[in-house]
Amino acid sequence: MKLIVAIVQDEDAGRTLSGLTKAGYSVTKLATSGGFLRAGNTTLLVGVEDEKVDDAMAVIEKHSHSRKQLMAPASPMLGTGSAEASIAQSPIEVTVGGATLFVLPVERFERR
Ligand code: 2BA
Repeated sequence: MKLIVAIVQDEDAGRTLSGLTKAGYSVTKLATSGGFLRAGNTTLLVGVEDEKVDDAMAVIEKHSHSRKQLMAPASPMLGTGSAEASIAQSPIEVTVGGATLFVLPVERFERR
């Protein structure tokens, strides 16, 4: 058995969750935040049999889309008029991936 940890954008979370549950997978949804953008994202935990890993990942990939996001600029040093200050004010465009996936081995799985 494997545990798929899938980090997806909030906009894709509902469709990805529905796709997985319709395909028969059990899913746990966590509200998380990315360390770089400090923006909300969603982490899905999906426990699957080894032979189902590729199928479950295909479902996740089908519903997760990459997008460009603007990152808030660093606080400008007002009044300096320096070149560095105007560079600091420019938003940075970041491409956030469709899904970030980790596949972990599960040593033991029990429901009690
Ligand atoms: P964030 O950490 O908020 O990162 C959002 C996007 O910012 C990333 O998209 C990447 O394009 C960019 N980014 C991240 N760190 C960067 C850096 N040091 N310099 C320049 N750009 C950077 P994704 O790579 O698609 O990641 C989306 C989200 O997946 C991440 O949100 C984070 O929550 C998670 N993630 C990605 N890689 C991870 C890892 N190795 N371990 C744990 N979580 C990860």
